[in-house]
Amino acid sequence: MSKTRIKGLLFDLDGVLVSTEQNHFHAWKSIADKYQISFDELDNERLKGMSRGDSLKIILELGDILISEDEFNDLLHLKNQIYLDSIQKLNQKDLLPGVLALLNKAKSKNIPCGLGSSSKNAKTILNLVEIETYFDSIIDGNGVEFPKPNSEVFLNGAMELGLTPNEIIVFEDAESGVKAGKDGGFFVVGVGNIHIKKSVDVFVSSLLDFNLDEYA
Ligand code: B16
Ligand code: MG
Repeated sequence: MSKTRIKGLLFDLDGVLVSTEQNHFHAWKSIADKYQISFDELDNERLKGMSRGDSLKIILELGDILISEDEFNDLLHLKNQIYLDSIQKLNQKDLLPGVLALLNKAKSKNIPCGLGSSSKNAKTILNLVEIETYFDSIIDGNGVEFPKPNSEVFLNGAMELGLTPNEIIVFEDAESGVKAGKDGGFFVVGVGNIHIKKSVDVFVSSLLDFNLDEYA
């Protein structure tokens, strides 16, 4: 991919723009504890970027637990309540380093930005951290049939921006999202999570280290 051809940016949410992964972890941990399933931060690594339902399936598999569909849906609801309670005080100060500067830089260069998140709470979070207006497209967990690692979330975003994948940089922090981006034909910049360093096109410790002028 030529570095001069970038015409759009697609951002993952959790782990790239804002970090609520610990909130997800603690909410899942309380569900796991309910069933005496051993669940630690390393197990949680597998859930990053995965949909709520797929995450619960993985946790129940860890404990070899079978439950009814109703109980499964009740647990999804309970986990989300615990998670939402824990992010009530989220605000713009919780944006990860370099986020606002990059969004403003993109705006000044007329480079459209989109969100590609697995979270069904994405709009709530964007509102809390006050960056919703920066996005020309928002595709979240409510808008896809096949969640990450499927590429649908980013392909839909590309379509809404009116661009092709090879004209777009995807910013991701999770293995599932990197696969979604790479399989979709996007240039993927890995952010923060050292575990994905080998799978991405470029890796940065934080968005502070990403210079849009080198690409667009
Ligand atoms: P929700 P992302 C993902 O967001 C999180 O990384 C993942 O941990 C979470 O399970 C998923 O959203 C679903 O979130 O329960 O809020 O719908 O990284 O794709 O922005
Ligand atoms: Mg993420």
